[in-house]
Amino acid sequence: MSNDERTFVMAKPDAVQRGLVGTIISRLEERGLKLAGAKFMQIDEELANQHYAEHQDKPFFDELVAFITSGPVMAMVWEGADATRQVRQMMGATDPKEAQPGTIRGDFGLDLGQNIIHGSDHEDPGANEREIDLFFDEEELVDYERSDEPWVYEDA
Ligand code: IDP
Repeated sequence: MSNDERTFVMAKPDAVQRGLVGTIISRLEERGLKLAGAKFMQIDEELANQHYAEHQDKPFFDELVAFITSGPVMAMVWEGADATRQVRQMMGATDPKEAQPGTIRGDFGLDLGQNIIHGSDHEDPGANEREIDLFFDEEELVDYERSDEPWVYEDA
């Protein structure tokens, strides 16, 4: 398995307003995942429509777009072995009320519509690359080694 799989992660507007951006970054960093890009930004309606295109026919779509454009977000790219699936596990279930304690949603959320974090779907092949391309230009992503990599990966 390669150690350089990249996945798209976003601290949603509720995470920014509640001061949880640092906590989210810390959890991913401490796991051994490597930050490859970050952008503190305001999502406009066009980008929201593109990002959530798969949900456009759902009854909650307008609410979802209104929420994700309601304030700034921290868009990020994280890298590591099995990164997409591992981040999803760390996020917990979509509805924070169903998310296990110890997960980000399970520790910090109580409402399906305000569930703190987005991570690319590991069950949708290519979703990580598509979302990274939507939010970042290639030159905004950084390739580097973290000094603890040999202590995270036996084969590093
Ligand atoms: P995910 O974020 O865990 O991948 P998705 O099913 O892709 O979950 O849904 C995208 C986002 O849409 C969720 O994170 C959640 O904020 C919102 N959402 C999903 N289902 C509902 C719903 O039934 N009502 C309101 N918001 C919803």
